Amino acid sequence: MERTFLAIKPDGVQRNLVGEIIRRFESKGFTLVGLKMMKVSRELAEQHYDVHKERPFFPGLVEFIISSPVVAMVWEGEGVVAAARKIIGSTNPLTAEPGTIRGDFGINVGRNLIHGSDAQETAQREIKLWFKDDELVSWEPNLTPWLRE
Ligand code: ABT
Ligand code: MG
Repeated sequence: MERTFLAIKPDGVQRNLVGEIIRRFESKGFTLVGLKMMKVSRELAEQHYDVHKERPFFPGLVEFIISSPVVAMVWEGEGVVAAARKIIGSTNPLTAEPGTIRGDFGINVGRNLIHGSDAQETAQREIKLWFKDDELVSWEPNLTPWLRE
């Protein structure tokens, strides 16, 4: 089953949006299979944002991610990678659609509340980077027949 990596960033945690954000993925019908709150090490932040390491915003981005705790999660479901990106909204919260997490709660690209893997291969890489195998829980929700034919 498809899985994606999501992380509520320091601004989402500090602004008390953890419950609101998790609720959106739960209500949609996706399955939570991994969850932990953590202070991110500089090494992990740099590895996570490795694709951006030559960009001018990289140092500030790393400082932001390690500045305060994050909530790291793995969610499961058919099409969850692309669907989660839609629920999250576009990178700049100012122009993200209302109804998305960033569109509803943010105003600045450097404070965009939540990270979501941008493709299935990225998701696999990020899940491995952030979670040990035994931190992930495979389970079958009783609701499944009410969510899927
Ligand atoms: P992430 O889910 O954090 O990866 O964001 P998203 O995939 O929507 O956007 P990308 B392009 O991956 O941005 C990564 C982080 O870098 C910040 N950023 C990005 C800037 O601050 N300035 C920029 O010009 C760009 C392109 C936004 C993202 N994180 N934060 N916080
Ligand atoms: Mg990204």
